[in-house]
Amino acid sequence: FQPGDPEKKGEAGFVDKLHFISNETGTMSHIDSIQLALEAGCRWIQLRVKNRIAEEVLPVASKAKQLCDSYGARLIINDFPHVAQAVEAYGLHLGLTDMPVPEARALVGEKMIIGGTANSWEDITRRIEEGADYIGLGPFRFTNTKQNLSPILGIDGYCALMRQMQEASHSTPIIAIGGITSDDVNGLRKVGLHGVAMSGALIGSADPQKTFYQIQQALC
Ligand code: TZP
Ligand code: MG
Repeated sequence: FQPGDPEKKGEAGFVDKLHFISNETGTMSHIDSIQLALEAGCRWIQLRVKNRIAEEVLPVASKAKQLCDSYGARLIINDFPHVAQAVEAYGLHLGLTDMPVPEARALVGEKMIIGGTANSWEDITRRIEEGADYIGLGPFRFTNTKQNLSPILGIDGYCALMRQMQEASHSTPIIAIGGITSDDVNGLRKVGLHGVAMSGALIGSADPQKTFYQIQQALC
């Protein structure tokens, strides 16, 4: 089955292994970045708009939904549950300072996928208890894409946390995030991560299609 098949919630492979995180630069809008990622081949897109209110995010989310639909891609909205609902997004991603998962779940219902950010074992266990469908764990290394970065985990940090996941017999998919390039993917998969989220490595690539292909190969 394809990642994101609503019938398969909770099953291995339900959450895609490559998540694209939108961003805006001096020359590129969120929608431009999403278009680039879709053309490169990404089918799991997170719209992550910072420092805007819901009324400003809504039209961007609506456009992103149309675009994702036209490529058969899944759209996840960062932080705005009402926007996620209004545009019938596939999912909602909650950062460490956003609304708790249970509160969001009450708003968006059981069907919508909810992901949550984690930086520590404490965050991971809370996310699992709260019923997050996947966890975005990071940052892997320094990145300019996110302000107010949590402490950097590095491969050793992931290795230790993934061992704890195994010891606790937790199976929630964990996605690595933060400064990840295609060269990192093999190592991250080896320590047990389900997949990776990236922004800059695709947006800044001279050949996004080639970069996507390399990442896909490493994720197999
Ligand atoms: N959370 C931790 S790092 C990060 C987010 C949203 C940014 C990921 O973008 P990049 O460009 O792949 O570092
Ligand atoms: Mg947030």
